[in-house]
Amino acid sequence: MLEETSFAIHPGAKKKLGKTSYHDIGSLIKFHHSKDKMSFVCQHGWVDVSFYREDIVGVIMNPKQMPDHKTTKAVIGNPKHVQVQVKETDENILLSSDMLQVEIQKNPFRVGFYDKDGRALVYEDDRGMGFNESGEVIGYKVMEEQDHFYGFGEKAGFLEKRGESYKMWNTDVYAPHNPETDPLYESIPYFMTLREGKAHGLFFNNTFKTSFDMKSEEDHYSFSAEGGQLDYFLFAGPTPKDVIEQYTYLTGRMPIPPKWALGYHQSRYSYETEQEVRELANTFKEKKIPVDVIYLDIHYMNEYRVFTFDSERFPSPKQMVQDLKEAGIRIVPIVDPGVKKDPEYLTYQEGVLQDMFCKYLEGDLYFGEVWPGISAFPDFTDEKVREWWGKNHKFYSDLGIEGIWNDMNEPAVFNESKTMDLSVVHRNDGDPKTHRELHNLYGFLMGEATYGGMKKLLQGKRPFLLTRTGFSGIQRYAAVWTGDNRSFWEHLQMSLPMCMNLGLSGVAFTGPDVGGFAHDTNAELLTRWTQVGAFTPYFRNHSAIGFRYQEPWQFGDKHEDIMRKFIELRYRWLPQLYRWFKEAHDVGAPVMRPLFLEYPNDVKTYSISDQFMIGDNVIIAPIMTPKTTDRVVYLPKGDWIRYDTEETFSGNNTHLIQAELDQLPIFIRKGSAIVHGNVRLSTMEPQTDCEIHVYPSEQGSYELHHYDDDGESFGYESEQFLKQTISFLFEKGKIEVQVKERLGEYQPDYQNYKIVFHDLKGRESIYINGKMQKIAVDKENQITLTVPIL
Ligand code: MIG
Repeated sequence: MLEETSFAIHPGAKKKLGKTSYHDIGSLIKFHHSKDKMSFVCQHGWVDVSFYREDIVGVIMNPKQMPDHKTTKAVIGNPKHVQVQVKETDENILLSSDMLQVEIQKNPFRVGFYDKDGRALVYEDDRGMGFNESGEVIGYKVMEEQDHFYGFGEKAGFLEKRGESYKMWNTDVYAPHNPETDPLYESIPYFMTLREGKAHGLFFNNTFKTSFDMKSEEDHYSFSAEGGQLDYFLFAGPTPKDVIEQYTYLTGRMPIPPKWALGYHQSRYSYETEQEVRELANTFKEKKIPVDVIYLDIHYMNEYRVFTFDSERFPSPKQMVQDLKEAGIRIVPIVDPGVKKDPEYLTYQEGVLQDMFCKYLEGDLYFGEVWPGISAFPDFTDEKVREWWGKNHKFYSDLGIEGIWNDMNEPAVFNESKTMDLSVVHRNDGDPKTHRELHNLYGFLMGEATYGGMKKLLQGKRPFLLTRTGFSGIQRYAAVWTGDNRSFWEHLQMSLPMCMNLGLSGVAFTGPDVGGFAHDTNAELLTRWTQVGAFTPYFRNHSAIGFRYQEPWQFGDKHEDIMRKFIELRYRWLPQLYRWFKEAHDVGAPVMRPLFLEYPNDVKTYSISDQFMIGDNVIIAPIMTPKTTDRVVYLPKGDWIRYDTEETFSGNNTHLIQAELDQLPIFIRKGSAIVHGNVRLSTMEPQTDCEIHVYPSEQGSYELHHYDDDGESFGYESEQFLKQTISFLFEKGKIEVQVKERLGEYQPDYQNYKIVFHDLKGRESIYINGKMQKIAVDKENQITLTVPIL
């Protein structure tokens, strides 16, 4: 079994850790600065401080030698030139940029971070950086009473992480996913701290097993790693969104996904035959339930050999992919890393002959048991291997496949440690390192190989990649689903904070298995979960072998009708979601947001785990307990309109909200607008309508940044997009709309915006681009005006 590391121990107690004990870095001996960094030599180690931007600073402590600046594969943001002022006194050295000050205390050596006005972000007091003889490194920071913690990637439990401790070690956890189950599949050693409305963030850039402890002490937290350097970045904020922008500047942002990846996805472990897949697709068509993707789980392969089809179960995969595509449905097959040991299997042969697999230092191949039996594992740390693996996907792209699902890529191995032998030595592009050091990068690098390979093969079309595991930066390659949850209400509840924290950690494209993977789902749970799924960035229903089938029609007409209605709603909301995907692509901000991201000064939002926002003006408050039709909803300042009933609720208030089984409480902030498209059975059907729904307030303004593109090419990187800002000014009795100049050259299928004004009571006049409109209010108290896209 993987042992807990002994390093969580309180060094203040001066306990011995085995034969080794904790060492503080000691006092500063000397320092010097070069163009891009300040270097400090201390009694027991070396520390470099370098500014990446005015608002991002990096610290590296190495107890044994001068810091290594080679960094990890997570980091892609280049350092900018920052003018740093240096001031020295007898006690301190102060390094300051325009946004951030780093105060170095000399004796003992301690680091503090302050904003430009001197407000403390975070600092060290009696303890700072340290290490022990076995190679573990640790950093302590003062934890203030008002500090709230978020992020850490994919973690169980509630939204707020103060009082918790976490490990980062990519792990295949089939069951259970309890509140304390840790670690799970992803390792994102990053978090943000929110204190009285202002936020800063910290990214621990270390791929070893790392630990974060906000639990053991009242007034300090710590982060530590089993090896390597204490290499971390501090992000200055000051808003939570700024922190995400800063973190994703460093670790990258997602490409805009193909639109079809935002549709409804249907999966099962497994749809076992071509006939079953075809019947499934037909049932969606007959029942007029929208669907964009059907998944092929491990049964499609010939004895689980990747890059093969079982010719008996799937006699004509190419025809199947083509026929389904004509029906608007894409096929996404699973691809695991394990390559079956079989001398007559081409991928294995090639892998051995061309030296592609993971090995021990002495040269023996590493073998582990997974689905195909004894298997070898590609060494994705090597460029040559990533290229080879990527190219192998020609097998799929030749069949017309555009999306891949990576599973078991922790890597999971059927043994007691659940993974690869830690003493395997990866080639790591010429800088060999053990699996112990690079374990957390394995799935990330498989993602790089797969996404990169598919991107080349698809020749200009956007690939879709789904992954179970990853490291900081995985958003550059893949969407992340949260692994093997179960069909319990508790797991529906837990999926909200898990996905919100993933979003805060740079991974905007995420969602759980809707309905629950293991265990039998039931009609009510599946229905309520589908309502939530319609609004999570990634929307896939998936279930495990041996448990109840859970397609939307498995529980009778009544539930089927409700689920159809919500899957349709997903398609109506696609343009609105797409707008926020575009923002995630631009600045990292998640699509699915905790309320505090929009209302950081409202402390009541800090711990809300059972509501979330889509973008800046929509709150979703699902029902997540059985046989329940009422729940409490907190609405922040402003007035809010319930989407399905058009009732108004006052903000800064909690309300008791009723929602029957066919209702999902959605609230739109009064004084804002959302975009809708027409319901389609698949994104392959054209979007012919573009409706802008306006919820006027008495007074105020809103800017809607409409974004669209062809949804499948990279043309958006040049001019093939439509960007248009539509601004609204609400005044007493009057609404002014400005449809600003359009940018980009993309021509959508719709030619007009239908602007729908809700709740028009007492509004005499509407102006569009300065022209007063003739209006006739309909019985719903709405009017629709058609405005061409200019
Ligand atoms: O150990 O491929 O999380 O979604 O259906 C099971 C079979 C392996 C685990 C994935 C799950 C998938 C299943 N896989």
